[in-house]
Amino acid sequence: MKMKKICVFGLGYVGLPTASMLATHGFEVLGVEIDENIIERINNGNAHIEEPGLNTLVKAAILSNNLKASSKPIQADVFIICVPTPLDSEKKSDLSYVKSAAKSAIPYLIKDNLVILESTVPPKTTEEVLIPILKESGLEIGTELFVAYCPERVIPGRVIVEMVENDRIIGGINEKSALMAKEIYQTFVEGNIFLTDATTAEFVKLIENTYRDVNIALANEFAKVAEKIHINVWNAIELANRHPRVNILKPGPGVGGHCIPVDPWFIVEKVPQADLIKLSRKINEGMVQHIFDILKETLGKEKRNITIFGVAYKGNVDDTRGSPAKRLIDLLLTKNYDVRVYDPLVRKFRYELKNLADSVKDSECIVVLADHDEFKKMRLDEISEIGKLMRKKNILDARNCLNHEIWKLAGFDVRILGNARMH
Ligand code: SAJ
Repeated sequence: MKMKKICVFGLGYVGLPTASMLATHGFEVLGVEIDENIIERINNGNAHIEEPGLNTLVKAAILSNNLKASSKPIQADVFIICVPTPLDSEKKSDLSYVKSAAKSAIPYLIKDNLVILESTVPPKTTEEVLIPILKESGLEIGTELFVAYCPERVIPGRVIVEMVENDRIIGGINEKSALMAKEIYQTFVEGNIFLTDATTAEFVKLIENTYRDVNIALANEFAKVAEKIHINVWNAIELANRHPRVNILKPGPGVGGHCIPVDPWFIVEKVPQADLIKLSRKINEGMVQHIFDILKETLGKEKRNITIFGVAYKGNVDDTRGSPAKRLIDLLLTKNYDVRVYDPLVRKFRYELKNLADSVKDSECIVVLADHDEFKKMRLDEISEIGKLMRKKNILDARNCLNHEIWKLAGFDVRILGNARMH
């Protein structure tokens, strides 16, 4: 059987590149999306997300006539679900988008179809949530309707490269399902493809991101210890990482994005005893309070004007989802600080974004929260101009990303997370 037609549910950070990639590899792809504006933009050949290479890929897919976006699915050979799975207020997975995508596919499913779930989900979701819905089609699961879980593993900023180059894990509900899914992915994946069962594949995705969260929590713990014993954690981690079996990640203002702060909870949801995972979340979320404490100590009681540099959840992206900056600003505002925000990449944010000069005018301290290249590359003359506008020349680098010598030359008192007392 040759699979040619594919419906991709959700044209977001993963669905859009996946749909475009499949379309440029010969499949006829219909992207199913609930947002009419996104549908229109994509049908005009424009990506609605900033991601290197994505716009070109979407344009190529639309020009090939193999990609269309619509609000309704059609009959196809393969259905791929790439919808969001956010956390609800009780830190449990909200699977409503997955359920509604699966339900909307039911009337279009026919014998020998393959349904692939790509969204990150708690272990056993394919078995316990997706399959019961798919059974409503009347098709026998595993012999007439095939099902696989294939997690995306691409990192924002390198999505197009990693979608092709990364190894891929495919978890089938049986061997035939896994092999069918492999047939699809191997058309564009250059990495290795590993086959396993669906629940293992769900778990693999979660433990990858949880590993990163726990590792970052350890780095953050080391940063706080280093501050107490007056050493520079960044130098210490760099030296420790010279060991062939050590790879400690970087401390920072906390872990943002839409994946790493969310996925560990999907494990805890299933197994609440997972203490290390919960503690790591707590440590990473606590970094905002820690930065606030450093600021309080730096500024004393009287002064209250703060400038935030970088509200994206990490360097060189425009994405503010889950950004620690939001939580720090919320905290500062509740403590009556005056906060101004500058981010050269971000266009939309919960708080007003200022231009550089307005953001630093009369400020008493800049806090760097995202390691954008623009901050790293600032020249002495630019920094001196910034200094002239400020009431006090303090800067706290929570990413250790600046050229500190230049900032000091421009008269700044430089503090670094994990090295807070050394200037
Ligand atoms: N961070 C640190 N210190 C570090 C590395 C990151 O504080 O040493 C922070 C970042 O600043 C950011 C957060 O962690 O706020 C997450 O950033 P990230 O670059 O670690 O990851 P994401 O969320 O952009 O993408 C991750 C990736 N997962 C892994 O590397 C295991 C990506 O491959 C996944 O596909 C993605 O999550 C996802 O969609 O699950």
